[in-house]
Amino acid sequence: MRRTRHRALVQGIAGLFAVSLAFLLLATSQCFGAPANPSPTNIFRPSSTPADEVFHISIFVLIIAALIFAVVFCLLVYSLVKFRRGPDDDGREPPPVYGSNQVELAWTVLPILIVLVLFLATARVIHSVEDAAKPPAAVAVIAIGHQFWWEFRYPSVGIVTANELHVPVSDPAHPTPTYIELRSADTDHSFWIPRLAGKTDLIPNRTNSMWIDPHEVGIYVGQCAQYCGTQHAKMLLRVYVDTKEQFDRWAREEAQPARVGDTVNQGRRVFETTACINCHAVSGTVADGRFGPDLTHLMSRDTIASGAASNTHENLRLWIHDPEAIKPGSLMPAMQLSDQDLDAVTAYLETLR
Ligand code: HEC
Ligand SMILES: [Cu+2]
Repeated sequence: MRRTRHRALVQGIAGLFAVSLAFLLLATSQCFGAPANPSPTNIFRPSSTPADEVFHISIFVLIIAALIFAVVFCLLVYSLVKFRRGPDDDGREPPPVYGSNQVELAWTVLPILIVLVLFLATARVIHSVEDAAKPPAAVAVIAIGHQFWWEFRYPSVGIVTANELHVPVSDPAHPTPTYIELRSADTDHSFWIPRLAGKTDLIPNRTNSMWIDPHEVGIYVGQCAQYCGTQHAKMLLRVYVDTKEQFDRWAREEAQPARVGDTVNQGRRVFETTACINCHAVSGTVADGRFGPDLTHLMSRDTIASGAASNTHENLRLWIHDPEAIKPGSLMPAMQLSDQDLDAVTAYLETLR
């Protein structure tokens, strides 16, 4: 009986050790073998100041935790081996240790010191991220979480877009960070692009804020990190970090009203006489709904439905025919259009560049 319990204990400890070691190895390989892991959401490959600082503090905490783990583990193994039941054991409890000032002090003061160090280090990072001075060249964006997509507004340049956030790359010599004001149209969401910053929640009737200053051009992905309903998992985030020129060109084009060719009058008529316009806006037309994404420059986006599908002719047509086919639980109803109207509306939307 005792023997099996003993064996189970040893096995348990060995298992715990193996799991911890595996985790530690994984973490170190992620940190130092960075290029080998191209995962677009790798938290160990930060590319912007807040994410950088979060990364450094987590490595610091990880190292302290690893040291504590190693010390406790060694003590545990030592006691198991040294004090295991011997052949001449009389089965009585050993005398307890009372009133040892050294022992009491050691297990009170040491943990307090460790917690204090962790607290101070964390407070330093929180302070430097939260209270960073906002440079005059900062870009201001309002991000609004909706079930299950993102609205992005650039109030100073009059842009409203969805799901794909464009920001300029930030050169440390001339920083152009992007300050994002976070709001929610319905329930709790959370804005998280692991390589750019830690996560911040979007809470109804409250405005939160965060900032990013990406150092490398590219696409960074993330997703809503708070369960907000059925399609929370398909509420993806894409951040396009552009060069200054690309960003300016993008912003100029987005600020234009929709350019509509006259070859698509039929589709435009279907769109403007259907409930589409109650939920969608196309600037320069009668459509000014705000429940769904702004479609003024739909074709400037690579994806539709918050990254759930790429923006191709087939997907767009399928989406309008039956959103559930791409995103079950999405809040856009299937509009029951005839095939002819469906083709016409799709053709119209495809002119919204
Ligand atoms: C009841 C409101 C509502 C109506 C009516 C509606 N939509 Fe939508 N639409 C939405 C919502 C909400 C989304 C975002 C869904 C998501 O990503 O979860 C959406 C997404 C879209 C998208 C993808 C946009 C993007 O960038 O991701 C397109 C295109 C679209 N709708 C076209 C239409 C057309 C065309 C009609 C009319 C035939 C229409 N919608 C009618 C609410 C509506
Ligand atoms: Cu969400």
